[in-house]
Amino acid sequence: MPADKPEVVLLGPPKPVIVRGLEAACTLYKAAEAKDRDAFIAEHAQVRAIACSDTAYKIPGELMARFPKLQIVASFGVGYDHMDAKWAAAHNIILTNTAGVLTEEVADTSLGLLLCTVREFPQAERYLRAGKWTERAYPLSKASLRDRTVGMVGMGAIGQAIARRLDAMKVPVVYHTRKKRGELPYRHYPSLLDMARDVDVLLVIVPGGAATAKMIDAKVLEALGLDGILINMARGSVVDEPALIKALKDRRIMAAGLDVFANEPDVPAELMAMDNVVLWPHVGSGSVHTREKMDQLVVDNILAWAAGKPPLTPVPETLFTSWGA
Ligand code: 8YV
Repeated sequence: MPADKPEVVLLGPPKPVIVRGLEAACTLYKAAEAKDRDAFIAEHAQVRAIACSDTAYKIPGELMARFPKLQIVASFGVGYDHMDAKWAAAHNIILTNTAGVLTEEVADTSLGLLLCTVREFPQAERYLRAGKWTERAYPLSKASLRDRTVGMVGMGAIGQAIARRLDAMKVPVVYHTRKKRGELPYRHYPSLLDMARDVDVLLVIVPGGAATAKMIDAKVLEALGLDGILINMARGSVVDEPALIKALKDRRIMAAGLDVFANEPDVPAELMAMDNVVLWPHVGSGSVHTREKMDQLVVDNILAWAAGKPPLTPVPETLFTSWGA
């Protein structure tokens, strides 16, 4: 195991909780302070641990390969499509995410986005602020959750936390995943298209990456139908964005609520101009409370490694056996 003060490279913004936590126990090298990224990597190529403070920071195999002794990359975020987990697994590198500590927050946000989209709350507020209420009442919302079934696309920990909230609201839930989860009380659809045909809301909460790229495509949107509402809390990559824009423009579906986009932070101008969409700047986990918990979990995964203990939240592809030499 590394000596008393293990060396750690920090990729991404130097967030206070991460910097404070790691500097207390490690010698920390911050990439954000380096003038020349390549020279920085070459200078610190011998480190065995990398902390990553932002899912926007890409960590492909080529980058990990530049640290030949690498044992762990502890990243911020529950999603880890910014890292090459297959490559890491093949090279005995453990990747950790921040699963667990953001589940309820993201579920809360998902309900917020669902309600805002279905009941047009942001539009209603814009109406009030524009002084139009004094002229006439805001029109009744075209949609309601009272007569809708929500089809969950993905049913991991966050999906289940969303479903529990919908149960409390007496909204029927069904779900699509590759494998049925027998322990869950909801109807499972092996086919996404079949589910899209049967429901009037699709709520997307699957991991990003190649396996789910553009799974919400023109066909799925067509199946969702004229009254259909799409909510995306997952990754922009999961939705074929041009197909969604076309479906919204042609009114082939009713509305969309999007917390994530294909090319963040750029949001297509066509979406910006539409009145039947609710657009949020990737705020799913975005409270001080939860982001600090996520930052702390990055630290705790590195501290576990430094103490020779198993990582707290390894991603499924890189399950821990030992830290090796
Ligand atoms: C963050 C996320 O909002 O954890 C994730 O995978 O997408 C979010 O919690 C995102 O990383 C923003 O930087």
